[in-house]
Amino acid sequence: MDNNVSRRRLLKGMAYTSAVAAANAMLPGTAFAQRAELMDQDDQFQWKKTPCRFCGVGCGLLVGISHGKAVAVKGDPASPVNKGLCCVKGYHSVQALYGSDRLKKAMVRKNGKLEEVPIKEALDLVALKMQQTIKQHGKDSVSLYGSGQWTIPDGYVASKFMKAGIGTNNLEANARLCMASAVTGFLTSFGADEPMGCYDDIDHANVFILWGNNMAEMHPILFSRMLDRRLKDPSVKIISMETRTTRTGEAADKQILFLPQADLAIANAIAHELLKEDKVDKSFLDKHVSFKSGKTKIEGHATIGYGLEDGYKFTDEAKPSDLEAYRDFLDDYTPEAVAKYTGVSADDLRYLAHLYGSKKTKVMSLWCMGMNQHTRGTWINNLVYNLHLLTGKISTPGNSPFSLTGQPSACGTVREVGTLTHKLPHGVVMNKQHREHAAKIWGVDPDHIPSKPTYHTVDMFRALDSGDIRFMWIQVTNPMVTMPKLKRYREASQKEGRFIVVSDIYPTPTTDIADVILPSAMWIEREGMYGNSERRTQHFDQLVEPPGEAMSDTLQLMEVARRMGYNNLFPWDDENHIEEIYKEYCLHQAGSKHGMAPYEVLKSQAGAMWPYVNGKSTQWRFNSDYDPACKPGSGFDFYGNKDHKANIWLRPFQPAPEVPDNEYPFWLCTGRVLEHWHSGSMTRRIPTLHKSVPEAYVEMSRDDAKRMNILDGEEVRLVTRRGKMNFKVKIDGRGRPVDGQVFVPFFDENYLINELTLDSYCPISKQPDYKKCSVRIEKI
Ligand SMILES: Nc1nc2c(c(=O)[nH]1)N[C@H]1C(S)=C(S)[C@@H](COP(=O)(O)OP(=O)(O)OC[C@H]3O[C@@H](n4cnc5c(=O)[nH]c(N)nc54)[C@H](O)[C@@H]3O)O[C@H]1N2
Ligand SMILES: Nc1nc2c(c(=O)[nH]1)N[C@H]1C(S)=C(S)[C@@H](COP(=O)(O)OP(=O)(O)OC[C@H]3O[C@@H](n4cnc5c(=O)[nH]c(N)nc54)[C@H](O)[C@@H]3O)O[C@H]1N2
Ligand code: SF4
Ligand SMILES: [Mo]
Repeated sequence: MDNNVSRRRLLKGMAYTSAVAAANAMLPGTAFAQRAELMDQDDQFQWKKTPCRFCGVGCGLLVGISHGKAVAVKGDPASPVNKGLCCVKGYHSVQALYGSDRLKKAMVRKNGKLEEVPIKEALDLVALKMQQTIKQHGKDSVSLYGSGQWTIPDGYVASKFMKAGIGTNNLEANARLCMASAVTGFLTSFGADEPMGCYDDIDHANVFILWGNNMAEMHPILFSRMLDRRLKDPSVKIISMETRTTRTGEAADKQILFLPQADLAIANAIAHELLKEDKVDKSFLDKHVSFKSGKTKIEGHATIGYGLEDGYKFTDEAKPSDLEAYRDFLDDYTPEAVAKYTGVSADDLRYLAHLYGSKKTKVMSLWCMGMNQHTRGTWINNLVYNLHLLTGKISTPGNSPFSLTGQPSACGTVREVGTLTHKLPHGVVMNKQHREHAAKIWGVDPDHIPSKPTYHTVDMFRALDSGDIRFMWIQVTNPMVTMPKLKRYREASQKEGRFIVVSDIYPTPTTDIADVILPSAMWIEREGMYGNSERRTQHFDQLVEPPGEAMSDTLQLMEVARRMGYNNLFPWDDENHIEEIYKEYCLHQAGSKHGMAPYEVLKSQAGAMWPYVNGKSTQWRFNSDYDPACKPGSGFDFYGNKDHKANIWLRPFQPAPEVPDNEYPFWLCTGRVLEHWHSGSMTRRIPTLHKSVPEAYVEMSRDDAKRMNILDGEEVRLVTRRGKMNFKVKIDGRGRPVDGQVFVPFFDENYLINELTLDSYCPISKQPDYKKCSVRIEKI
């Protein structure tokens, strides 16, 4: 039986095994209470702190260790993030260490078959292959594709290896699929990719406006904090804008359903009303805002600039603008005009404007993938910032445009350490001073770091297809489940003359295509740090031993780099290398504006927020009352931009690149569920979580199903321009799409929904849109 089939069978079987085994292996909630006594008798039992392995909320956990095993989990009461709470994934997280098919040995493909080899041998081969490929095809023919689930030291070593060692910018991470539009949104509006608010905003805001994110399932602990805030003050309002009914919408005071992609027009309609009703903060605008315009009119379903054609280069030049031009621009966005194509009534648009504009409200806007996975992801980020800038509701407690991150270290590792083609640990490769700064710390010639970015994620896989890239090392990400338009990229990886290395903890569809598999030490099997959505860096010690020959991703990278002759770049001994790496990384960020918390501080407490200056975390940026980098007494200082002002952007509505038509009449949206983590490789090996959602499905509206004579549970075929696949229909489940739309979660490798999705991306951020394409539903 090949690996593939046996893995699928294992995962299927696990859904039906008893959850009792799970309850015994770890101790959430009541089970914990029953076992507390036993723990008292266990003189080896110890609680140790760590951030949660899963989402970007970054809850502090206490993991119970006994006889070398992680056996219990509870929320850390000392963590300001979750204050002792934890969600179902957090409670079950340690079980992800103990799946029966953990990778314990390295494997190398010989004559088409993967065979176990000692890890040293596999690392030798990886180094040799990289060297040979570089020799034959040049430095830009090898690449490293990492993750927002990399620890900070993993990311730092990756960057140093690729940019300072080999001298290529072929370094990307899956956060390109996740946070890239948030990054370019920050860069274009504020001149710096640096979030301004923090979770304590939740305790101060009295209006929460969600722009298409399902917090009840994806950021559950922050969602609980928001509900708790409303319990304490019943005048608090939660408004959930969404394209389908979710648990979040159900718990909100008001749900506003809108059509996919319509958020651009909705934001402009709100701005229109704020100006028309004179609800703007004139003095804030005068002192702290510049107006900018790029393209202001786009007709029809333009595909140019969507990245539909390979190699297309898009520029979106900024021109100075002003309030009057902005007012004129917004003429097209009256609530009545916008109501016609967004599905949102003019009254609701006015209500939203009232909430943003009222003197009495402190508004927190929250968003995640609905806005970032968008072919105009950068624009919609800009447009929501516009609303906070117009009203001056920004960078003060409770007035907060808040871009939520998804992965545990999307912010910490990918954005701060800069594991993207254009980035450096501080700054960008295009900037000479930034290159010099990095080169000095790295001890290399600044010219050794190439000044041009190479490939963003989708392009990197396209380059694998074209042959410009010949070698790819994939760590802590499962692209053969999670890339859009998957078939094209799987076929690319299998072409003659390509060499793929995959570091993972379990067999996955990505290890299936590997030439070398390296078994990794996961989370608390090694030391590391993550950085969460509120700029909080959190440290964890190694608490248990990794299985077999599994080795941390940091060490794997260093071992290969050393074999390639870059010993001088990685001088640290294995004993305390994480501390040394973190200390070197801090040199890049040092200064009055940045500054990371010292290693010792991170070891001793449940995290600290950067900029960490003079022994203090900074909670609110760009506000001189809180942020030491602001000019004292300035009130607000948006120092990321040269003029120290934030930008309001004139950005038009533009339709999605693929919209339903006669042939493909439905919208297809994809996303997540509470119990599963992305490709499911970890959560599907946790029996309780697997059992609760054992299989992917397609959610349909009751009316559509009735009209098409489809029953709940019946199998249908979904067909897009890229592929087809059968799913069982779910009607009135946890999520309920509106008529004309369907939703499929992507956690189940037996139903690779990404065979059907579209790989169009935002031309500025290069982040693909997994949230919309058109699909046909066939009865079978
Ligand atoms: N349980 C769990 N939690 C997770 C994760 C997980 O895998 N499992 N992953 C983490 C990660 S990495 C991420 S990125 C986050 C994702 O967190 P979310 O973004 O909250 O979740 P998704 O399910 O990806 O997105 C679903 C939402 O997209 C919205 N949407 C669809 N089309 C549009 C549109 O055109 N515009 C707008 N504005 N909204 C639209 C819908 O309203 C829907 O609620 O979750 C994080 N948390
Ligand atoms: N259709 C659709 N696709 C999507 C999205 C969507 O909304 N819809 N969302 C996109 C987004 S926002 C994201 S963030 C991506 C996520 O996409 P991926 O990162 O590809 O998904 P994960 O399942 O998180 O993959 C992490 C892998 O790392 C492994 N792993 C766990 N711990 C370790 C470790 O310590 N070391 C190593 N080496 N491996 C480890 C896991 O077993 C798993 O295989 O998916 C993207 N794809
Ligand atoms: S909310 Fe996120 S960080 Fe917190 S316990 Fe759940 S998965 Fe972990
Ligand atoms: Mo993500």
